[in-house]
Amino acid sequence: MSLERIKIAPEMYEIMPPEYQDLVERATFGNEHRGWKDIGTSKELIEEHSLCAGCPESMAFRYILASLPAPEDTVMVGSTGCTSLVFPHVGVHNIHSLFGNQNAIASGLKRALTVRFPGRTKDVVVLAGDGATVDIGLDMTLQAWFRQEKFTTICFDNELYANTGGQESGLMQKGFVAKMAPVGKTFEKVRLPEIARESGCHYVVNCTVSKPNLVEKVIKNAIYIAREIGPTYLQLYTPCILEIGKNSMEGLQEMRDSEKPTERFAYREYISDQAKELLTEMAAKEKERKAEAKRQLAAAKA
Ligand SMILES: Cc1ncc(C[n+]2csc(CCOP(=O)(O)OP(=O)(O)O)c2C)c(N)n1
Ligand code: SF4
Ligand SMILES: [Mg+2]
Repeated sequence: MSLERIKIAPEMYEIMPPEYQDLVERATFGNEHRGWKDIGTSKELIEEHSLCAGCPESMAFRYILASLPAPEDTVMVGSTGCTSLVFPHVGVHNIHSLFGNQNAIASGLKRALTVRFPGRTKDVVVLAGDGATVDIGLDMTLQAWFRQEKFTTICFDNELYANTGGQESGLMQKGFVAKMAPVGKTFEKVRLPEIARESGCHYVVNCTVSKPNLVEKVIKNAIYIAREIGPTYLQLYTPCILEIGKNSMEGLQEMRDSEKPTERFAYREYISDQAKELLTEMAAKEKERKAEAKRQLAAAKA
């Protein structure tokens, strides 16, 4: 969906659906400084969703879509689960993969896009649940990291299989009882962020989605680092409010409670040395860009 391709030919304008006209006129395609603050003022890349009302996954989706550095040149890869219900409503190219296969599909896709569009940046972003990422898809997840595939993997960690009614997942916390896991988890949550680091990821973050500015920062970092260096991994806590019996405001509180320093979603970040260098370079360029903009503004006023 390059910027040129989404434009409507003047002869066709009137017959295009208003939602599409809106997308072309008011979305943030082509704006490299887009971010979560555009939510509510620009056409969002998510029209609606079919998740439970107030599900934190829906909020996380909005922040992520608003934070993609180049949505017109991004392909997202989803997997079966609650998240897959949202992709049909999203204004970004996306592929639905067989449950668990998402990182294998993304590997092939990224390589194919690199060959098909030489000299042009195409971002690939996987977005899948914990069951898809860690349990059934673990082999594909790890192998993509071992091969140093240049794309970002995002796991919506709701600590169970939500879409199929609440089965136990490797990321479920110890002692948790779910509708379809009545005995309670008998061992600790698998430490996937640590495994990601040991498996070659260059940027790994474990956090909740309670703060949009933080989500924006980690999404952008993860995508920029994946473009230039290698695999990146984000594990975002999106509690299943249906399973834990909470409403949307209580879901937000659940995230805040879980991000306290001693809790399992306390902010944790790993950045490889190579990735640190890249982020430092980018920060210096951004500083220079802002200084130049200020200089130009001052000159225009003078
Ligand atoms: C190959 C395959 N195996 C199993 C399933 C059944 N299935 C559908 S969704 C799901 C669980 C999804 O859990 P998760 O990845 O954590 O996503 P969530 O629904 O929690 O967001 C399972 C086991 C399937 N659709 N396809
Ligand atoms: S079942 Fe849970 S994770 Fe799925 S949409 Fe509902 S609240 Fe969200
Ligand atoms: Mg899940």
